[in-house]
Amino acid sequence: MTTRLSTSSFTGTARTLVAVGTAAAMLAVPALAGTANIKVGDNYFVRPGSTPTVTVRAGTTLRWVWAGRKPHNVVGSGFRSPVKTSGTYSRRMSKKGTFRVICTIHSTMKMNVRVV
Ligand SMILES: [Cu+2]
Repeated sequence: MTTRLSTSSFTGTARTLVAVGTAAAMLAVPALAGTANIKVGDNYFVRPGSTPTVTVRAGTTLRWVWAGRKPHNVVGSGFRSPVKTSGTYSRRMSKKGTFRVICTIHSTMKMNVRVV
């Protein structure tokens, strides 16, 4: 299964990312560091289903975009967004590695960010 995410989810120099239907649901590596938009839905990051892994180049700014109706936050190692229902939260990923990002309100709502 291959799911193409809508191009409108990504802006700047980020390329369209393609989710591959593996257990890890790895996303393709954008060619350039830029801005990668990440959907904050009810109650999921990126898309419903298994925990997504978004892979970006070091230096990429992740921009979470609230798209649902319920309150969510974006919490990772060393950062925490406010709880909100709309708007965005951005964080530049400068350190390489794989990081877990969660919403503390919804225990099943999580994603991995792989910075390469
Ligand atoms: Cu949530």
